[in-house]
Formats: sequence, C-alpha cells, structure tokens
Amino acid sequence: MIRVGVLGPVGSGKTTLIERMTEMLISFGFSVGIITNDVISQHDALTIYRKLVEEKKILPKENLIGIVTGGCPHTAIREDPSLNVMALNKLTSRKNFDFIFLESGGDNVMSTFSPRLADYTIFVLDTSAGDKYPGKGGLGIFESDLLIINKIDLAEYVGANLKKMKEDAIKVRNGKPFTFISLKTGEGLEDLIKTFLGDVGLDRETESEN
Ligand SMILES: Nc1nc2c(ncn2[C@@H]2O[C@H](COP(=O)(O)OP(=O)(O)OP(=O)(O)O)[C@@H](O)[C@H]2O)c(=O)[nH]1
Ligand SMILES: [Mg+2]
Repeated sequence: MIRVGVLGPVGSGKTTLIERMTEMLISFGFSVGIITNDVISQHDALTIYRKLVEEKKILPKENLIGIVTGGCPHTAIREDPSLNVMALNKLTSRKNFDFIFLESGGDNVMSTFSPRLADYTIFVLDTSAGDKYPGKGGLGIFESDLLIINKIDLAEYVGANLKKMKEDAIKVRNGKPFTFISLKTGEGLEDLIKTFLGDVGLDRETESEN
C-alpha cells in the first residue's frame, strides 16, 4: 500500500487532482482509499462522495473518510497527525488498498506531511496567483516528491509566464520531478500519471493492463 499525501495552497486543485487520479488508478485495476482534511467541514469528502460514489459509482463509500481538523491544517498533517493516523487505521482495517490519498487542508508553501502519514507527497500549485511560485520556494515546494503546477488553462488570463515557472521549477526542484497540467482540460494528466506510477515503481503493471 502506498500512502500519497497531497498538499498545497487553498484552491490549487488538490481535491480535483485526487478525483482524477483515483478515476485513472481504479480504471487500471488498483484499489483506492481517500482521506480528506478540512478545517470546519467535510466539504471535500462530500464533493468526492457526490462525484465518485454517487455519480460515477466507482468508489465504494467505505473507501472515503472526511476529517474535520478544527484547527490549523498544517498541524493535523505534521505536528499532531493523530486524527489522520486514526483515519488510516480505520480504512486499512476495512480492506486492503493499493493507494490511499490523504488531502491536507489548503495551507501555505511550508507545509509537509509527517512520515507517519505519507510515503509519497504531491504538492499542488496553480497559475491563478501569477508566476511568482515556484520561484519563491517553500519547504513543500522543495521537498515534495512531485510538484504539480495546475490550471495552465488560466495562465494567460493572469499573465502568468509558464516559461518562467518552468525555469524556476528546474532551479528549486534540484532534479526532482515537476509537471504542468490543467485538470479542467486534461492537458498533462497522462504524463502526470506516468511519472507518478514510475516513481512508485508500478509503471509495468499498468503497461501490462493496456
Ligand atoms: N480553470 C481551472 N479550474 C480548475 C482546475 N483545477 C481545479 N479547478 C477548479 O478550482 C477550484 C478549486 O479546486 P479544488 O480541487 O477544490 O482545490 P483544492 O486545492 O482542493 O481546494 P481546498 O481544499 O479548498 O484548498 C474548483 O472550482 C475546481 O473546479 C484547472 O486546471 N483549471
Ligand atoms: Mg480540497
């Protein structure tokens, strides 16, 4: 089982990414669980429930847990991960999973996951705040296993220069992977899933499926 921590600023596309990746992984035959963190609601768990459990009927409802952290999202995934540890234990006591996604509440560029929660981390930035990130840096941007720069479809509307973002990403990532995508149009999604499965050592299994 691989626990995948997804983090990044508010609204950058974490929940949408988990939905898309879950759909693809399930279509390859993997079993997927999801834990969401929200500060004062179960909004993201409900969004995923409506989309993947009710509408698409691909995710069993017992594969999904929504945590209400009640406080700083950063604390709940690093300093005191107990709520998430309990949720992980609850999911894994129900069945075996190939992947469990944990979505952090939207936070800042310094957040990272406790190694007790995640084996692999994805940091999601987006272009809608302009092109100053990833160049400004931050622990999550440096240390995540995969950096995703989402919403490339919006770049032209906010004057975000993708070439600059790419050059900055090369500099700050120090050889670690990053990828540009639009979860709205689907651009870059196949490359993303290939990079991800390659990184976690499961690329061959999907090749044999195709
Ligand atoms: N135009 C555009 N919109 C996107 C894209 N990806 C996500 N969105 C939209 O951006 C909004 C926020 O997406 P979410 O997936 O909820 O973002 P999030 O990071 O989970 O947000 P929080 O959990 O609240 O921090 C939603 O309205 C999505 O439909 C994209 O690539 N392009
Ligand atoms: Mg979300």
